Parts: sequence; C-alpha cells; structure tokens
Amino acid sequence: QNTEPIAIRERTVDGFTREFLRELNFGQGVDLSRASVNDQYLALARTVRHYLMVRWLETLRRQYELQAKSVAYLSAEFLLGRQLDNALLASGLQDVVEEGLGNLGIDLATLRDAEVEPGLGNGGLGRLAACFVDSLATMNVPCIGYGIRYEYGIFRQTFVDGWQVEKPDNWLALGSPWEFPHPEAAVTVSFGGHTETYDDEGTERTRWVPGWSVLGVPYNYMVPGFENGRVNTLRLWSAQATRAFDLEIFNAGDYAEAVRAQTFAENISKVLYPEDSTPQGKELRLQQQYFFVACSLANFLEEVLPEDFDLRRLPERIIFQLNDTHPVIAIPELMRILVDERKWNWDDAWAVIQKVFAYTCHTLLPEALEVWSADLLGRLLPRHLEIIYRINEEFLDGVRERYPDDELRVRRMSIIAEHPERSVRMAFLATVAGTKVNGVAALHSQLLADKVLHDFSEYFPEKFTNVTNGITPRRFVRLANPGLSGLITGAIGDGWVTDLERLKELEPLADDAEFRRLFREIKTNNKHRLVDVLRERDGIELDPDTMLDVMVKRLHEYKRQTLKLLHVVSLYERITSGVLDIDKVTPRTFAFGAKAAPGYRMAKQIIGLINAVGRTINEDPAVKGRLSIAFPANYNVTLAETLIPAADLSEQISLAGKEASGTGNMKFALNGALTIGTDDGANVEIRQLVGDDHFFLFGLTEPEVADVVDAGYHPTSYYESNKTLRHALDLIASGKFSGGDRHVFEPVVANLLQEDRFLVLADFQAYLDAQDRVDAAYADTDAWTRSAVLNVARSGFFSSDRSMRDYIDRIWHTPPIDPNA
Ligand code: DL6
Repeated sequence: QNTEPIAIRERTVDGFTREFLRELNFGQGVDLSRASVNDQYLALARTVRHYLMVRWLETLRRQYELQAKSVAYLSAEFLLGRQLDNALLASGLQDVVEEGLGNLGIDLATLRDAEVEPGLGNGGLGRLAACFVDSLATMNVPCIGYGIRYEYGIFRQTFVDGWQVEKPDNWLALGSPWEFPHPEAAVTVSFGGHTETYDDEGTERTRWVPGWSVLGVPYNYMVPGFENGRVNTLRLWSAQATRAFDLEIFNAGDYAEAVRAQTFAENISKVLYPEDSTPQGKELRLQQQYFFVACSLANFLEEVLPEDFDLRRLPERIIFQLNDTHPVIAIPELMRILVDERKWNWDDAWAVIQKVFAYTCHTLLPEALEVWSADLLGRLLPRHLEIIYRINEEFLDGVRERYPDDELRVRRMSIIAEHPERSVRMAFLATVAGTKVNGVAALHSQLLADKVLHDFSEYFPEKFTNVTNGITPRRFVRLANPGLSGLITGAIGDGWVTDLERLKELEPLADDAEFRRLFREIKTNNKHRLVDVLRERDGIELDPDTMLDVMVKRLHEYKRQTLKLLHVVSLYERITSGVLDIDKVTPRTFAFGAKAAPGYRMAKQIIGLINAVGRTINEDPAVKGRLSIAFPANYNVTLAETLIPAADLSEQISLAGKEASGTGNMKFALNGALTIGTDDGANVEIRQLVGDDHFFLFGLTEPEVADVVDAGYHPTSYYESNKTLRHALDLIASGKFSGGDRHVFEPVVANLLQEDRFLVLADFQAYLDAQDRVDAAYADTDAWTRSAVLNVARSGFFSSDRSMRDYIDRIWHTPPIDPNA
C-alpha cells in the first residue's frame, strides 16, 4: 500500500483540483456553486498547505535526527505580508494552481486579494524579521522564529477629512488558514509575587513565588524555503487564562467578574503596540515581552531539545538572536531557569548565557533605547530584577578593576540608571550578556560603537560587529515584480532568485537599447497596475505618464516627510506665483504612504498637512497634469508590493545619523528606482555600490550635523536667508491649505521654525538642488533607464540571504544543513 501522503503524489492539475474541491466540500462545508470568495480562498490556502506540510514534517524529523545547531530568532514583531503567493512560489505550484482554478472558472488573483495580511509588526524591524526567516529557510539553515500572535496587529489607518483615524486590525476575523494551534503544548508563564531564600542541602538558594500565571498557546506557521523542500517553523504565542472563569462567581451571577481573569490574561497578546521608534514604558508591553520569551525558552528547552539533553552543551545547539531590546528579558529568564530551577551555580550559568545570546540594535535615537523602571520590573518580575542587579554588580566590579578611579565611567556603564528614576537599560544588559552586538548598516554600526555604546565597545571591542540589513528577493522582486523577474530570468537565467549577486551579469545590458526599452515597458506596466490598485482601493486617480516619486515609511520627524512636502509646496508656490514656468516643470506624482503612532501628535499633524496640501494641489487647474499628491491610507506590505515596482524615484531623506539602516531603500533600488537620499543608514552602501552617478546625494553628513548642532542651530536663520523656503513656509502658515484657517497647521510650522530637531530647514536648499538634478536626469529617458538598470544590477548585496550569511559567519556559526545528508 502506498503510504505517501496524497499531496506528494499528485502535483498535477487534476490532483490539485481534487484536493481543492475536497477542501471546499469537507473543510469549508460548501460546494463550488455556493462557495464565497472567502470559502474558495480558505480552501485554496489549506490545499497549498497540504503540499508544504509533507516537507514541514520531513524538516522537523530530520532536524530532530541531526540535532544541528539552530537559530532562535526572538522578535516581538514579524510583519509577514500575505502568505498565499509566497507559499505557491516556494512550493512551485503556481502554474498548476492557476490552471486548476481556471478550469473551475476561478481567478487566482481574486483569491489572492481575499487574504488579509497579518500585520504583526510596525515597520522595518518586523519586516526584517520576516525576510530573515525566509532567507534562512531558503538557505537550509535550521531556524525557529519566536514571537507573539497578536489578535490585533498594526491598526488599519483611515483618513477622515485628511486626518488619521485608527481602526482595529481584525485580521483573524475571516479565518486564518496558515496557522496550527497547539493548545495541548501550552506553557505556563508566571508574573508578580515575591522571592524567598531557602536552604537546599547546605546551599542557600532563591526561589520565585509568583503571584499569577497565564498560559501561552503556540500557533505554528510554516516558513517555506524557495523550491528547496525545507519548511522551517515560526511559533507565535497567544495568551490564555489558566482557568476560563471562576465557576463560583459565575454561579453567583456576576458574569463580568467571573471572566475578569480570562480577559486580563488574554489582554497580553491582544494588540501590537503601534509605536516603533519611541517605546512607551507600559506595563502591558513588558508583560508581552516576558510572556513570549518565557514561552519560547521553555518550549526550546523542554520540547525542542531531547529530554536528556545536557544544558551545558546548549551553545552547541542554539543561538538566541535578540531582535532589538524587546526580548532582552530572556537573559535573566534563562539565568533564573539555570540557577533556580536547575540549581546550577551562578558562574556556570553565566558562562553559558554569554554564549547563547546575541543582540541586534535597530536604532540610534536615544529615546528608542528601551528602559524599564526598576519599580515596575520588581513588581512584575521580582526574581528577574534581582538577577539583573547581580549581573550588573559583577559587571561593574570588572569595570572598576579595569578603570580604577573612574566612577563616572562606572555610572555611565551601569545597567541600572538612577535618574530620573531607578531603571534598567535593556540595551546595556544585552551588550553585557550577549556574545555579539550588531548594528544594521555600516554607518549605524560605526555610530553605535563610537557614540551610543562607546564605553562598551571600548570595554568589549570583540563583541561589536556590523551586519547590513537585506530584503528577500523572493517576495520583493520575484513575486512583487513579475515583469522585471521575467526580464532578468530571460537575460541571465533564474539563479538570481537565490544568488542575488548574479544580478551583476545585467550590467552590460544597461547599454543595450532593446533591454532598456523592455525595462521601461515593464516600469510602465507596473505603473498601470498601480493605477488600477489605487483606483479600486482608495479612489485615487494616478497619472501613469508622470514621474512617480515615492516616500513610504513610518511617519517620523527624523525621516523628514516634511522636507519632501516643502519641495512640493515650493514648486506649487513658485508655479502659481509665476516664478517658475509650468512648462519647465517635470510632471510628477508625489506619493506618500505612512502611519503615525496614534499618540504621536506631531506625526499626525504632518499627515493632516500632507493630505491638505494634496487636496489643494490636486484640485487646482493651474498645476493639473504637472503636480499631484497621492497618499493612499493604510500603507502595508501588500501595497508596498505594487507601489515599489512602479516607482521612478525613491525618497530616503532622513537626517544623517538617524536612520539605522532602512530597508525600503533597498527594495526600491532593486526594483529599478533611483534614490534621492542623504548619507544615512544603508543609503551609504547603496550609493557606494550603485555609483555616485546613479544616486542623488544631498544634505549634511553625520559629522556636519553634529557640528551644526554643537554650534547652536537656529532654523529661523535659514528661513530668513532663503526666499524660496520662506515663501513655502509662509504659504502653509497663510492657511492656504486649511481653508484660510491659519491655526490648523501652525504647530507644524512653529515646530520647524523654533526647534526643527531634525534640521529640515538646514537641508532644504541642498534637497531642492538635488531635485533639480533629478529633473534634469529624468529628461534623458535613456540615461535614466540606464541608471535604473544599473541600480538593479548592483543591488545584489542587499539580499537578506547575504545578511544571513554574515550573521552565520560572524555571530551564529550555524551552517546550512547539507540537503543530501
Ligand atoms: O533594522 C530594521 C529597521 C531599520 O531598517 C530602520 O532604519 C530602523 O528604524 C528600524 N528600527 C525600528 C525600531 N526602532 N527601535 N528600536 O523599527 O529597524
């Protein structure tokens, strides 16, 4: 009898169709004639899942057999994007499925659009985690991603009169076919209570007597490698009450009180915190952080490792990569497990800890470095706080020994800050305990070592390294840009999908007129595709015959959306006042996509202003066909996949020294947009690789920024000395974009004139000059296309596969599994 699962045997159109109909009938309980689009989507997802399932089980079985070293990627965010297309690509089923569905009269694209993307992340950090797990699976490296299954992901942004209004992201409402819940494998996680010492056969030990507990239920997701048969696991934790309700209270009639504990527990994984660069020191956030790392450590130690595993050998089996400071509480948690539960002595435990954690820092903004009040930590995790104190004490003893009589340094380096209140600096804890600390682009890593963590890089020089971020070419080129993918594959074969440096082979084709023509044609088609999407999704009419100039990223003052807006306003002001001849203005669509953290007032004001300027300009016949603003609401991974391939110009204009890396910048370059950008984050490497002639650099450098600030920055002096700037700001202040009301955008203008923390006014003229260079370059279509092709050809370095190789070589030492082993 053939015991092979059906899915393996039947990778044919007929086989697929049978499986699909079976899922529709027996899984969804409907027949084809009555199936809704959602029924069809769910049945399709489950069918595709079957095909991957066989490989998943095989991967798990082999992993267990080989006991190879794995990466555990601990991340509070995984911004996955839609799953269906990626699963189809990875399994090589696209054609079979398209044909099979076609035979049934079903359009695959319609089902694709029925998927609600899991928005379990804020932006760059969460999307990076998703790219990394994709690359590891594709490279045959064992990895488990550990995170949180938020019931509500990043909010859905809507605009009401141009102002951002947040709606809950109920992504689970219509079913979630990609997850596998395992309630039987739930883990108990405790909080609160107190600690006590006791005598353990002559040794004084400490134990934690917690006050309350919740359950962590794992939901497993497949992470399929690209056409390699490997399927890694992403395990997201959902919080549940240990008891659904209190029967006694329920029987007494107080229903609300009876379920209080349940509601309280489930709150932990209820919603993603929508702040990305300025974490709020909220208790619930700390609960989330501890919740998911405690679940993950318990799961790895008790489920993934064999029962008799000697934990002294842990560094041979695992490296826990801490994606920013959010999971850093894992360090004292593992110490607690080893010292309190396994009864190791402190030094042995500390020796293991220092080999199994590594820390990635994703920021340079001081306010983004997480700090937890000792008071809160002590209430929520009393034993962990004690452990952190001891780690700090021993560490500071070492610092004192190395630098006697330098108490100032000791205070600077202490994991515990004393002002404004006693608190724990999580980045310091991660640096002290981790085997490595890395920044996410060359400049960022250098600034980390030279500035943010300078004392530490002096103390532990061997720990500091750089791994420049990357993006997965599967999702962001192969899937998002089928036209370009086809062109590339036609020219150099399809090896680039897993070996992106091979794009270099395209370089000579930049000089081939026919290749450039095809390249341009694809860009135009991508614009037309975007036109359709924006019309349907947002009611936006986009003119495909204009230059598409795009800035998509979180709204933050340091990213400087206002700089781009001032350019638009200035063009508008100069055209309407007759300073600029409209016939000389390159027709452009200025596209924005940006969510503001709900509590970030200035960011929300800026969104309001962009929309207000957009309304005025888009309705003004004086600039029709020349200037327009497109600001679709709710920018997310799905929209990125149509917007980026259509772009001509990529705006990467943060103040130098503020953007750790950026990854959108890489996605645009790889899809043939040219960048206008500052010398910041990974822009530096992009420019070095694509070449100065194919990148529009402007603005102060990081050391120049430091000099301007040190000398005392006065934005008004720029306002007073630059007429163009003055007129643009005055136009906003005049109420032109707010129906004559001068108060509406006064806070934005006042902030720029009085404080301008991110030197928008200082960089304004340089930015305008660079935009003039953009216009001039764009006028020469052939030369522009040549630059665009070279951007693609020279961006192979930005594959997340390369990032993974760097992590493996410099930090993890987790070689790929030989597929033939
Ligand atoms: O490393 C991924 C991504 C970088 O590309 C961005 O430059 C950086 O801003 C972002 N950081 C965060 C969280 N900030 N903090 N902490 O999203 O990480």
